Amino acid sequence: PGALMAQIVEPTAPPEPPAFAAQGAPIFVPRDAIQGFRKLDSYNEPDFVKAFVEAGKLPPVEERLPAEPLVMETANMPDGAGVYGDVMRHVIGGRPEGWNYAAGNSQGWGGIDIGTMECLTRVGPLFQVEPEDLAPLPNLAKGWEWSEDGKSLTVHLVEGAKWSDGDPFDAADVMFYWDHIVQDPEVTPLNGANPGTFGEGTTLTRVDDFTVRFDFTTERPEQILYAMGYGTFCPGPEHMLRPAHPEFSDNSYEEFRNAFPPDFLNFPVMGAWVPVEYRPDDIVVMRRNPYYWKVDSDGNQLPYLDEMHYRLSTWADRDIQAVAGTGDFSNLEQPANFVESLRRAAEEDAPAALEFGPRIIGYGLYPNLSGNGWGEPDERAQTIRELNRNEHFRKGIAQALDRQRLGESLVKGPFTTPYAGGLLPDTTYFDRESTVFYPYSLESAKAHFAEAGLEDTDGNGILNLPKDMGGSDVVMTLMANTDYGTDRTVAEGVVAMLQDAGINVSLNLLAGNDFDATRDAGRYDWRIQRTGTELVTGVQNTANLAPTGPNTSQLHMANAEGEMDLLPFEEELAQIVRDFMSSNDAEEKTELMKRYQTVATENLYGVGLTAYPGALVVNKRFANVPQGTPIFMFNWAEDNVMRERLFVPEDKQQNHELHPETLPGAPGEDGPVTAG
Ligand code: BQZ
Repeated sequence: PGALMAQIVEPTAPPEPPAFAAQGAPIFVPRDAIQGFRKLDSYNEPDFVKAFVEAGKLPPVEERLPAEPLVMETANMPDGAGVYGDVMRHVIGGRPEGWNYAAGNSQGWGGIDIGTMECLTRVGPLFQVEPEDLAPLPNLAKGWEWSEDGKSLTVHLVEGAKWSDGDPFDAADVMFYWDHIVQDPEVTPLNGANPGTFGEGTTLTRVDDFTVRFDFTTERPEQILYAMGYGTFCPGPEHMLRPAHPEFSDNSYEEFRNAFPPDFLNFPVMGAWVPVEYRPDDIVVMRRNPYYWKVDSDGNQLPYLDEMHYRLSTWADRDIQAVAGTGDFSNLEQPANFVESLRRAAEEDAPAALEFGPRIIGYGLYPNLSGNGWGEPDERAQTIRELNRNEHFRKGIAQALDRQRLGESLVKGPFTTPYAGGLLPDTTYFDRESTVFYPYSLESAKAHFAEAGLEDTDGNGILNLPKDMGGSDVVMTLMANTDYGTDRTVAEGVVAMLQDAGINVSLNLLAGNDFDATRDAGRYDWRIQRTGTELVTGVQNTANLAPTGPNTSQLHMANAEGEMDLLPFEEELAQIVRDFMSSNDAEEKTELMKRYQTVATENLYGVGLTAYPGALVVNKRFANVPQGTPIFMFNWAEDNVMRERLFVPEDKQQNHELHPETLPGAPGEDGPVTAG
């Protein structure tokens, strides 16, 4: 081992990223400049909706709105109060499994769930909130107060808001989500909320129809306000979900999950648009929610846009169509499209505006760290798990990867930078000095593999397992998501580089929904994945940063018996994250995140690969797009831009509406209906 150790190349700080200036800076404001709750003298709505009221098909607008609606201040809107009409034509690469988000159905992503869903707090627009006032925005929770001892938080719900079918929204919806979704181990909502998300031991109690109370085991865990946001506290309609839940019906959990398939139209939502049409592999169409509970400060009921389209295509096509003007919106996040998109956007007649932001997209290579039988591995897979739990094996993998070259395989130029893992560079809690980077060195990789007991004993170029592990070639699988060309390119690069280091890797390419399900079931050796919001903000989905509970970490969950087998460094990470979640001291939080970064990157709790910026592409006919909107920060750009405030000035409106003058019909019945 002495001679081998001599070949080991020691870790360093990560390389400095190449300079790449974000194009627009947000205009920072306090939260109450964006929105508030108050009664206005009068309210307005589109003329065609008035026709429904006149025909007796809809109560008057002031009866549909809460006594004190959420008011979006026109003073904060870049172009002021909007006009009604037009459509936002989204293109998405995901496919809807159904409308039961609460039971884990994906709606196809790309903003489709964000547009139908409202959460207790709102985090997307925080990119433009000044640092001194940075905290989640009130939303379905219009306010909250801490008890004197900080052990409870009383939450006041908006009063008199209604689901899109007119059913009242109240504490019953919130409590159903808590009691029968979050607390039910058989149910996992999309985005994975579970008891650990809210801090171990946290309880929620109904106080009255519009008040609920959280009780905590620690003092003033302000983290809870983020957990109350997207995508962990966005309650579904209790009046629809309860009758389908296994506790209250003959349904199995699988039947519950699939009780509201994509062709179940007009599923009640609190969001601004309601699904009224679904054509498989073609389109989902949404119409405005006549009960939407937000208005602008001139009294106009929101949203301004009457319709939303989600073309069911590919993510790459989203970029192409947005840049060409046949689509309206894209998060330009796949580097293969960067150069061409920039070129087109620079032309004078370009239909879409394009703005790059900070480096908030990362790709990582993640080991399955559970040796406890999670996902029921066969003998081969169990052997890989045991290797994954060996730090030398992980270090060998990290040093076998030339991350510079991997980034350049995606796009040349100043975009990509080698990523060490942990928090992404260009983010608040990132600290370069606390980050441990294992540089590329095949020789060092081999030395680490030898330390892990792997040697090419049969001379076929592939390392063999130690005798006591069977002695065969190391064969591992790498799972990647085929919905994105980027994921595939990164995965193929990793396979080739590991092959050079003597590890035989076979790709397991899965479509997005299957990828997510297979990952959450623990049926993988290693996977490639784009980083989530927790590695950008630290304060969103924080519990996922480590195995803080039996099912918070996608790298390590409990087995069927509920047992964990955490490595010492995972225990340490989990404790750091728990301390962070229960701390309310800015300085302490910063220090804890530095420590997190060191422990996570030193121990390769995921091998970082590459990080790069993304650009927001929006068709130029839309007004009110906030300057400097990042495609991803506290949430995706679909929430960050506040779509309910976007509008198209009359002279720029186009005829894209597929169902003009209509509103959603009754839940489960025919799609859009007319007033006549
Ligand atoms: C953005 C986003 C909005 C999910 C999804 C998708 C899923 C993941 C992630 C992104 C898509 C777009 O991301 O790529 O630009 O529009 O939808 O929800 O990757 O497979 O599970 O976390 O948000």
